[in-house]
Amino acid sequence: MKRFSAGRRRFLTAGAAGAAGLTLAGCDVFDPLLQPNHPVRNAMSSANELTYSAQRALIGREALAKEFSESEIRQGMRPNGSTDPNNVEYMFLRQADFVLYRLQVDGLVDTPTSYSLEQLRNMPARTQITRHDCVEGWSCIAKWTGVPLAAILDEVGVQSNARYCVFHCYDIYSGGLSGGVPYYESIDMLDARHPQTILAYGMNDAALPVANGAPLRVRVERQLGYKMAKYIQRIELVESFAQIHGGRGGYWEDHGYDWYAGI
Ligand SMILES: Nc1nc2c(c(=O)[nH]1)N[C@H]1C(S)=C(S)[C@@H](COP(=O)(O)O)O[C@H]1N2
Ligand SMILES: [Mo]
Repeated sequence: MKRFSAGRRRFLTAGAAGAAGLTLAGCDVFDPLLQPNHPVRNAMSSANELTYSAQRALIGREALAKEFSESEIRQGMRPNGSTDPNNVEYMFLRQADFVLYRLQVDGLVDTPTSYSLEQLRNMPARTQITRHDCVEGWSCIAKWTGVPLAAILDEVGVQSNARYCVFHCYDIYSGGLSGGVPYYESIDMLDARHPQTILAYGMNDAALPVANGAPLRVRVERQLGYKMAKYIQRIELVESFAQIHGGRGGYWEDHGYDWYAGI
């Protein structure tokens, strides 16, 4: 009630008076709901004040994203953003089917470690059918298979001051005068350890295609598509991302998108 703005108050009053006016022109003073401290009116206005983010906090970020059945996969996974990185190192790894690929995990960890694709495939896997929502306004339901990021974090041992996982990607966006800017993203430890956060190497029962981020991309199912870094080269555990690239925690964040893209 404290932040109830004059603008909204006028709007509510006008609306209620308008409705009352249909039958009782000029009688709005008799409508108890219009009295400033009427309990029903107070309850209604505080419900209006519940913002999207407050609701999200109530639901809890640990909640699982909805999972779908096989029959609900009605389309291929539409590739978006980078779909064919032309970084030399990436092209080299790709032509040899990513046999030489190593995922590097470092930063604030006890044991910096690198993983081959085969090692990742031999770890306990999770498969989930989820809906991907892009900020551009389209969605696709697809099936993802990969290693829970939590399992990797437990293996390398995350130090207590680590607050974010930063995903460094192979694809480079053109950055004007400053040259190329690599795609990167970051999530906090709550999302990193969420049971549906996986490093996916499989999609719709096949190896992850290059267009969708081969050899490895992250799924962060409670957030929008741009958080789900494709072509992951390295995961860096950090206390702050202020010193990384534009300092906002991601390629699109450096261009003005929200760091937290919860859905
Ligand atoms: N490395 C990298 N990751 C990325 C992007 C990108 O351009 N490069 N685009 C993001 C956006 S905006 C979306 S919607 C999804 C697209 O994933 P898809 O190609 O599997 O549909 O990847 C995200 N991750
Ligand atoms: Mo997107």
